[in-house]
Amino acid sequence: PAYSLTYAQRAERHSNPAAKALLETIERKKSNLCVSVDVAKRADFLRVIDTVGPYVCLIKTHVDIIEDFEPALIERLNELSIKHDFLIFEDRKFADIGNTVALQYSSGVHKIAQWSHITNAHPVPGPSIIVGLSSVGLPLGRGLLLLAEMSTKGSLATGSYTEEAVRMARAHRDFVIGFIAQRRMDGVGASDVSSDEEDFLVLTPGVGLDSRGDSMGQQYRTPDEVVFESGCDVIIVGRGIYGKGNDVDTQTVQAQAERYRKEGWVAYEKRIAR
Ligand code: 5BU
Repeated sequence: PAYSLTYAQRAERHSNPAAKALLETIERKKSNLCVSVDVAKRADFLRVIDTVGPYVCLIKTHVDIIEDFEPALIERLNELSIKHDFLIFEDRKFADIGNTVALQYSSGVHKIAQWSHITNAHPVPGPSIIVGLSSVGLPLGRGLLLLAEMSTKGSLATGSYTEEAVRMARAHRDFVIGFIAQRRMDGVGASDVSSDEEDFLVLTPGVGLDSRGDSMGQQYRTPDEVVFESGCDVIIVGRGIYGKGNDVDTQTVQAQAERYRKEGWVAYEKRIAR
């Protein structure tokens, strides 16, 4: 099964350009760390990214958080992505009808499809959300993750909802490259496809080494629990690395990023050696 292959071996099995590039970047940088940069000021956003850039395969954004957004910010982000060799994932969590999400993805102030290699969607509207997003993203070589599970206490994305999300992904394997989930989805929602053939990427938020959660329902697990025990592919870390994100102390953020990169990589090496 995919979880015992190396990232490099898996890169060869993927034809979606975003999935392939992500796996190749992980292997090249020996990093399965994605940093989620949830800060409100343009300057803090760029400073955190420039600091953690060398240690990550992927930068996750919530571009709608940035209060002084301007289109030139995307140019800066693209420059950093080339300078530090990482991909970009706008965590937009689309959740509307196909026609609306196609417009939200391509248009508006942010024009997400123009710059974000990967984005994600809630499966709640059914398969039409994938049809809508892929009409914009597939010609641009983008990839989509479906939210099969969430990290929060009391999440409703469980059981048959999660299974249906996996079935939706299987029916659109050209554009859906994987899931946001807390564990591997192999064998979830029984199918004819053997889990040898199927290789969805699993990106996992809710990762922290020094805390088990926050006061608003977030729950943290360690990189070892996520990558070794649960077989996930990428750890997504936000506040564990940059705290509140303002008055960023570059050396501390850098040290935290390297700490999480190393923990994630050791857990992966342990997994493929098993
Ligand atoms: P944190 O600072 O590491 O708690 O940030 C986690 C990020 O991951 C944040 O941007 C959330 O929007 C995102 N997230 C999450 O925490 N849990 C989920 O289930 C999903 C996304 Br989906």
